[in-house]
Amino acid sequence: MTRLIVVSNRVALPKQTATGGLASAMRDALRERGGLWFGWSGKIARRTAGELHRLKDGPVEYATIDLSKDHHDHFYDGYANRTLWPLLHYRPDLVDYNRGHLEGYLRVNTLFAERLVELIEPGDLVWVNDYHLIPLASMLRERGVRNRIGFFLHTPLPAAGLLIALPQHRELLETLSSYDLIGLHTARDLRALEDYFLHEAHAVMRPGHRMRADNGRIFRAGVFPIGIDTKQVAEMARQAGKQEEIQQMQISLEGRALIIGVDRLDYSKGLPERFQAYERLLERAPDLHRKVTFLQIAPPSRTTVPEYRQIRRELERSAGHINGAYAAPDWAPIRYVNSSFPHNVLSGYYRIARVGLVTPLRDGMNLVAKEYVASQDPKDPGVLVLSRFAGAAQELTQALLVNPADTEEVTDALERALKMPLKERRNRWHAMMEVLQKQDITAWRTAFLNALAA
Ligand code: GDG
Repeated sequence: MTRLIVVSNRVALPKQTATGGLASAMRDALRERGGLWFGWSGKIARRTAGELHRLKDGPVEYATIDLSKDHHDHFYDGYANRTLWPLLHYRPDLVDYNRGHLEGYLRVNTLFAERLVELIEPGDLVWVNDYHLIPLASMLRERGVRNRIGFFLHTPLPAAGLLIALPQHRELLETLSSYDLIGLHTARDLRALEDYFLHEAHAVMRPGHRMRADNGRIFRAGVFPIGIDTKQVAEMARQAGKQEEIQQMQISLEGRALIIGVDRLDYSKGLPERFQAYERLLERAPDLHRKVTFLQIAPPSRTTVPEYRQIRRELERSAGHINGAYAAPDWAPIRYVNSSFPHNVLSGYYRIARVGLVTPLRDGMNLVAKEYVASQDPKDPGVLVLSRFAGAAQELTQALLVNPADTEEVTDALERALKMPLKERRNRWHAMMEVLQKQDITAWRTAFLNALAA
């Protein structure tokens, strides 16, 4: 089997607990084939990439570089998170047009290419992850790399009409043609990519989702919906009831139905709209007062970006307002928690929640939706209320699908979920679980790597 090189902004080093399904998927792929994981060390140093940190763990090697504060600020906080992230999530109004960010982004990508080129051996498969590293393949090609290089975009890709809002969009996006394979979560994202290349970048379509770019390069794009480790999550949730945290949570609920949301604190996740829908539910259905509790777990992320600090303030206000208006001495309708929890605790919370409320305004896939479903008790499963604009909605069609901006629709779905009879809950859950078992994380990485190697 050919050796694999995984490239991503952050690297999950062996001593760190893998922070999510994605990190462990990459690790498994690397263990299976042997290979190397390359990326940023997570450390800010005086100088960028003074040295390459190398670490070996069995068949897997880790190679990371430090970045200077200035480089990191422009590359990560700047271009990746303040320019690309909002645009990719259909928020041109939040795009930061500072040109210094693009320069920093290209500088860091160049540096990645310079250091990586020394590590690539003939025949290696290279798998680059996410929007931080779009131009990396073209920079590797310029340095003579002929290996197969694949790219997976974890975010949505908006329609061409939006992508052109990005200054110098063609210079950046056309570099995608240097990859042999581009993977996206959904057919909608794939259509957007094809549309952009055909109508904005003079590419032509070739059979089998291949395209010939204006520069003559032929590349392929495909749909590879990311999954979770379904079996492991289900088992973890089954065992979770033994944990003290979960037992305490059960006791604190005093028999009330739990609605749960778990999201990075990010404006793409639709949290203010979600709080509003819950408030509307309390307003509309007094019979539910004291019978329901909404737990929103929202660990802060990207705290240096002003929009993230602003949304945090907004949610604190909104949660305070809801509790102020509806709480009783022995009942708080909303519990809003700004910290993160280990996965086994989360899966226990999912399992005791009657409703999983996952309502991003836009989301590449949304793994929380999948984890919620996989964590349910087959005999008494809860109901998933899911945004139509999450990639997961393409597969989990038996969720109650909603437009997250339409308060009444989300409120209706919440009410329906809370009152849904056991038989319907079971039927919906079985259908979704079947999908999750088939399209799990192993199927995802295998499909992508097979397509890249083919
Ligand atoms: C990007 C794309 C795409 C959350 N809170 C805690 C915690 N989590 C874990 C969840 C889940 C992961 O983080 C979040 O994944 P999502 O998919 O929901 O969202 P993003 O972070 O935005 O991920 C997304 C994904 O990439 C994969 O391609 O689906 O669309 O935006 O696994 O469980 N984990 C722990 N404590 C927490 O408090 N341990």
